[in-house]
Amino acid sequence: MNETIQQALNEQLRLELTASHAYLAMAAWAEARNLSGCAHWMRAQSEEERGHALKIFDFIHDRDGQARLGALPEPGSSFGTVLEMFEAALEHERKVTASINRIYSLALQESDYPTQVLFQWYINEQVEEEKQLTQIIDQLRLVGAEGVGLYMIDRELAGRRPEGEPEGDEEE
Ligand code: OFO
Repeated sequence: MNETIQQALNEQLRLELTASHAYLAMAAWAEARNLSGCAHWMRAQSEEERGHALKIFDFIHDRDGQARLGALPEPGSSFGTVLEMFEAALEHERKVTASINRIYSLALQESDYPTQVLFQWYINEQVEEEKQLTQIIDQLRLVGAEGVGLYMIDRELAGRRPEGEPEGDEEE
């Protein structure tokens, strides 16, 4: 595999792990405030990001490269409000989206077809991730990020299922 592509993939691997780390820190913040639905949602998101990282990890090795694991930045551990926490998550996702788009352009430039195919999956995934976060942020703005509004949204976020499972079933 082309060295430029390998470097870009390793950078994306680091970004996905950074996201996983950041969302776990957000889960901790929410957990400490007894917002168990928000904590559950962020923890599931952290797991999902680890899955995204491992997909790249495997792809690098499938193509005879080597994944490099650098240091991760310390994630934020304090957020003024739940709304600010979700806004920080959306901001992070936008950076991830920009990076994925750059790698896709690079793969086009280098005529690296396998990377193009893999990154089409990531491009679609980012649309979904930004949509989910935008919806939560809009709901928080609508019903209020405090009191009963927050209580209701926290309950709703508690219903998030692991990736691939349908959402929305009643809790037992
Ligand atoms: Fe990996 O999708 Fe978010 O960052």
